[in-house]
Order: sequence, then structure tokens, then C-alpha cells
Amino acid sequence: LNVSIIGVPMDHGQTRRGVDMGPSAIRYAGVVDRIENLGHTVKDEGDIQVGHADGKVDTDTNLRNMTVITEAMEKLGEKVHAVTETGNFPLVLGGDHSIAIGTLAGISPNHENLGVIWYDAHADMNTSDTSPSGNIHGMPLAASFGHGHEKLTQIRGFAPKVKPENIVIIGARSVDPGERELIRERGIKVYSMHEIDKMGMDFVIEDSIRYLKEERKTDGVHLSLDLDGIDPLYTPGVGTPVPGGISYRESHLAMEMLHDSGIITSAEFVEVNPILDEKNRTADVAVALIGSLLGEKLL
Ligand code: DIR
Ligand code: MN
Ligand code: MN
Ligand code: MN
Repeated sequence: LNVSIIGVPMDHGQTRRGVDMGPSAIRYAGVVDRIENLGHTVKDEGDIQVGHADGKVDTDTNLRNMTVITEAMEKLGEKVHAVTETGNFPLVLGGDHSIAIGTLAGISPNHENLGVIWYDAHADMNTSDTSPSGNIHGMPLAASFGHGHEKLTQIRGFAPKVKPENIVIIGARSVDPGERELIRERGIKVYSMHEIDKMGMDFVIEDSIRYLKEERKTDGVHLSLDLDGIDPLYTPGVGTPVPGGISYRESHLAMEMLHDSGIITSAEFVEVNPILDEKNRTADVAVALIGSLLGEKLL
């Protein structure tokens, strides 16, 4: 594999500063060596330029830091698209989860029928109308299937980036009322913590692969992994920790099974905030999981 790393030092999609240092924290934790040691080649493409923002919620749209985010997402979308055109595997490092809007805008045109796995404590399906916070990091999944304010849905001039029925959410345990309604209405497949506890991660991933590959017949799957999907015991350096999450072992199993399936064609790891962390533990977990996703095995 030829892996292209793209950093997105952005914290404007929520209100806790420091997640803009996520790409640095993940690089510091050794992501390049970890991937190269698996026999892949790595090109670090550097960071997308992100402007400054005043933290205000736009009164017309109820979107916080709207302009600076949409500008950065246009740039990220262009960059990710250029990388996919070279045939490299895009690995995007966040940054808060609003960056998924740009990543998917870049990936989507190279697929007829893209699938998405959203590994997260949250559904990230709010809109400017339903959001309790105005924080765009709570909206990227809705925006990507074309739901929400056109400022977010129309990045790179088209919508949707993915069909709602090609999405699988894994690890959800904090879902807002508007999101719950949308999940039902659009038929989004969700494996919440309830299903993970009851059926095990082995079944959940096996069934997600079956669903996306055989039933939905996707021609590539993007993994969007929010580190808050994992239990804050293991990943304390995130802005919105929710207890009762996916374990470290379950997450490695999930990444290993996804690797073996061969369905993953791009990935992003988001919400690493070294300021809220203990000795960069969360970036260390991100790098370990990236290793498993890209083929690391004990034996
Ligand atoms: C909440 C939190 N649902 C919101 N979302 C988070 O602001 O829309 N997503 N933390 O990762
Ligand atoms: Mn998220
Ligand atoms: Mn193209
Ligand atoms: Mn989350």
C-alpha cells in the first residue's frame, strides 16, 4: 500500500481548544514508522491550512465558525481527491470530526457506491436546526448524506457524498432526539453499545462487512474513527468523553477484521486532543489502531 497522510489541524467544530494539535500528537506517537514497518510506503503530505475563527455561532445558520470550516473543507476535499487520483490510500488525521465533511467530499467522486463506517460514541447527525450546540463536529455524517444546511452539504459542489443506506455506525451511546428520528427515517444501520455488549464485536464487524459488501455492494469503504468511540479509560484525550465505550481489545479486533476483509479504501482518525490527555495516550492508541487497520499482526 502507498499511504498518504494528511493532517487537518482544526478545532473550530467544537469549543474545546487543543484538538487542532491532534495531527502533531499522532505524528509524535510514531505513525509514519508504524506504517512503514508494515512494509507500506508513506508520504506525509503535511497539513491543510486552517484559518482563525472567533468561536461565534452565525445567527442566520446556527453554525459555529461556519466560514472558516467550509473554507478548510474545500481545501481538504481538493487535497484528498488529488491523493485518491494517484491511487494512494488517504489517511486523514484530525482535528475535530467536522473534517469528515471534507474527507468524504474528496473521496466520494472516485466511487460509484461508497460505504462509510462511523466508529463513534455519537451519531454526528445533527443539523443547524436540531443541534443543541451549533457545533459542526456534531453534524458531519448528516451533511455527508446531504441532510442539513447547504453550506455543509454542498462542499465541492455536490451532494450527497454517501447514501444513508451505505452507512454503519459502531459504538453509539450518546444520541440526540433529532438524530434518533433521522436514524429511523433514513434506515441507518447502527450497532450501539447495546449490540456490541450483547453480540460481541466479532459479530458486529462480521455483519458490518457482510452488509456493506454483499448486501449494499459498496465499491470501497471509508472508516471515520472518532477516538471518543473508545472508552475514555483508554482514550481520555478527547473533547466529549462518554463512559461505557468500546474497549481497547475490541477496537483492535475490529481493525484487524476490517484489514482482513480488504474493504477499507480510506480512513480518518479524529478528535485526538493532547491538551486534555495524559502523556499522549490517546494518540498512542490511534497509532496502534492504525497499525492493526493496515495489517499489523502479532505473529
Ligand atoms: C452533540 C455532541 N451530539 C452535538 N457531538 C459530538 O453537539 O451535536 N460528536 N461530540 O462527536
Ligand atoms: Mn464524532
Ligand atoms: Mn476523480
Ligand atoms: Mn464523538
